[in-house]
Amino acid sequence: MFLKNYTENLRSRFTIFTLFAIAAMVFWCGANITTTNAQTPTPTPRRVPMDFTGDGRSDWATIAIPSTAGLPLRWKVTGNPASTVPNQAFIRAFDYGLSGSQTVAGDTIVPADYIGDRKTDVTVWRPSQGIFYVAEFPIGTGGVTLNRAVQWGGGTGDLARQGGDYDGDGKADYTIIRINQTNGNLTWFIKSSATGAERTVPFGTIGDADTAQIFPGADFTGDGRDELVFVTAFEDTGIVTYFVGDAVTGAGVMVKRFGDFNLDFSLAPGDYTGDGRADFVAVRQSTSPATWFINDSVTNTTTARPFGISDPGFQGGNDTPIRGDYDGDGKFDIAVFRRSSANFFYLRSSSNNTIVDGQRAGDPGDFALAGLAVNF
Ligand SMILES: [Ca+2]
Ligand SMILES: [Ca+2]
Ligand SMILES: [Ca+2]
Ligand SMILES: [Ca+2]
Repeated sequence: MFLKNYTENLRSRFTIFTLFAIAAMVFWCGANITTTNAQTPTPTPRRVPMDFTGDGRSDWATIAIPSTAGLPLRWKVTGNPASTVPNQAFIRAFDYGLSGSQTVAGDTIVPADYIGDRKTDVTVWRPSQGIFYVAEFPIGTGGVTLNRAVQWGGGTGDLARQGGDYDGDGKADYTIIRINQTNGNLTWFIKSSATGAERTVPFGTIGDADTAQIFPGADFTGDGRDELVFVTAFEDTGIVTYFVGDAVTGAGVMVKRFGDFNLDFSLAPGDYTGDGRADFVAVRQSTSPATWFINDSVTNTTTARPFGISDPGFQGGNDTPIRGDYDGDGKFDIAVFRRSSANFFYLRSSSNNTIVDGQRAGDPGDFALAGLAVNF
């Protein structure tokens, strides 16, 4: 997430964000469009990234992104755990959304559970229209079906990001971030899934940082509501700073320096310790295996654990750190996707990180959805 190589040509703070929006301009088409009302909120445990099947485990999900604009994005999801019986694994592959290029804005990939059924929804945001296209994942053998199209954002400089559940109803909220072109201040536009209320929350500035990234919301306070999270970095000093803010008031909750931009792959925060509060993660790439530094945000203690083939050039060629809870124990796992062979590997947090597990899924050259530089 914050792949260093993606920032190479982005010295200007005001162009940083467009790069991360892998996108395209053509209409997505094919599915019937229906609009449904929000379901009655039910208390849910913490949502799991890329859990398309809704069993509390992150699935083995990849996406093929064409290098030219206007081509379909190919989503590939293998259910976790995959059946060990030959040819019996649960696999779905379908086209949804359109690719972009360095010069053509395309769809931003923002899968999350917007509907509230505990399953990750197949979702893209089309910048030319300012519309979130939310589709239900095809559990059955039918194709992917659009569930709702939600107008939100689309003004100049607007960015869609996988936001968070900022109101605590168990559903992801539609989130647009706008950067002030003069002073670098950020404004967050949040459409509540609970009430439909639209909030404008000023929070943070990227100032004179060399690069910045919006991370998905994460709950640092333990109240079931995600906080706003973004990070800035400076190349000369390597300083990486996380900014965490209240999603209602925009008040600062936490500022944290953690990791080194020139050495680390900075993953979006998640709860690795199981206390219901997000933790900070920096995966050092300067030696191999890579070293996972995880900082418990409550105790401010950092653990270090080697895992994965490092990628010191940040070219995405070796093991890409990814997010998710793959053994379904409620804790995020140390995990990577090896693009060259399309293999997922992770350490089971349920076994105190002593057992390596994994699954081959997708195709070589795909991106893991849980590891895309965009959004996750
Ligand atoms: Ca919500
Ligand atoms: Ca919170
Ligand atoms: Ca934690
Ligand atoms: Ca786990």
